[in-house]
Amino acid sequence: MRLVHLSDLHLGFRQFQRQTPTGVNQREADVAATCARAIAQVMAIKPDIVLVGGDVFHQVRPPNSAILDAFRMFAQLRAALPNALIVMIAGNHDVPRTTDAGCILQLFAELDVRVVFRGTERIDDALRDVSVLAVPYAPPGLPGSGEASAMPSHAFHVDARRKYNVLLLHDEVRGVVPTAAQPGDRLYTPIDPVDLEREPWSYVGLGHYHVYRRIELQHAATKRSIPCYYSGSLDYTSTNPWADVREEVQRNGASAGQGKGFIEHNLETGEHTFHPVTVSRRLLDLPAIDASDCSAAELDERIAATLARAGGALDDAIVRLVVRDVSRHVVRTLDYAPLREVRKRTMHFHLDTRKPEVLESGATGGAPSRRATLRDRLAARLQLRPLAPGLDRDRLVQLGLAYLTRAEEAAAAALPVAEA
Ligand SMILES: [Mn+2]
Repeated sequence: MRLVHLSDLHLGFRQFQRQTPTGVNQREADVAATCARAIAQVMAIKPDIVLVGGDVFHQVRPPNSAILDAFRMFAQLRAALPNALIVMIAGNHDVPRTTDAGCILQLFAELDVRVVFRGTERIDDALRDVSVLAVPYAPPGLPGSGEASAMPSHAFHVDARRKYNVLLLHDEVRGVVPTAAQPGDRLYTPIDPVDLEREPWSYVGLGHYHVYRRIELQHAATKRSIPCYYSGSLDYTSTNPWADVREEVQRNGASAGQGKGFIEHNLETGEHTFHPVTVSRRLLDLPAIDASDCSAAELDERIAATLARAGGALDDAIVRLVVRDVSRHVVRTLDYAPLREVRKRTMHFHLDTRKPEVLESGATGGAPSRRATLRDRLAARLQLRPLAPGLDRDRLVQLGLAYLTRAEEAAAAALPVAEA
């Protein structure tokens, strides 16, 4: 009994100004082409069950182009897998926000896709001896929402009559996204992993988080491991795709910009495969430049050298170049003519200049004119801070710097991608 789990297609995602010859936003076309490749891969695998974890569309009212793309893809999938159980839930992007609005995902019911967009539903399949508990995203304020006050605990139950029990849900599991990267005005509480460990799930498929990720779960009573995964999005459709890239490289060992895909999982044997999908557009995060003590002319040279090394890889790619520790004055006096040329070659070029992180260093006895970085200052403070006896100061400094790195990464991950 093999299932395929994919999620976060975000059809209708639009970004940047470029259009295809037929007038479709180029990124929308990129994302649709990536999804079509993924669907073709799924058809070749011939799974018994297909789980679609939400955010099929990027918005509640997607453009006609995206609806057509999606319908064609799922029609092909259904034609190739006439007997498969296909379950689709709504995510935060495509769930209707009011109780009376219909949901575009209902369209796929015409293809015998089991669509769940409001409230938890159990899909029972006696033929395969499988029960799928489908939990779409619940917008705060609507009945059945996951808001803490409305629903104190997420009570998910298996159907003990069935051999296989699958939980499919679109939400955030606590501890996955760094807290500092989340918006402050969150209205709902993430799912506590403990709530997923109460029942002996055969598989827990998650949508919402855009990077492929295993969540370590253990059935509380038997201590047996529960396979629980975010499949990640099919293309780079996050507000800040560079955070996806970094997670995929650091956590999953993917090559930069090649970390997207979907999951194949065998419920009988536990055999598990992540199938990478080639995205339509190259993302290129150039090696960052440290511009402290750099004049504008020197920085011009370093930028030119970095771009020259990248060469043809720049063409039609989405490119970012981070320049750290650069003063506003230097940014203002850079030579922008060569950068305009780069902008023409690339699909998008973002020169991400970042100001020095801190103020003048305190009286640390060093050269008074040099600006201390936040790291230096933190380390210096922790070196001087009175400590309770028995505490290891080196370890304290190390920990402090590690937390600072985490906070900086989280803050960077929360930055929107915008034109420089
Ligand atoms: Mn999403």
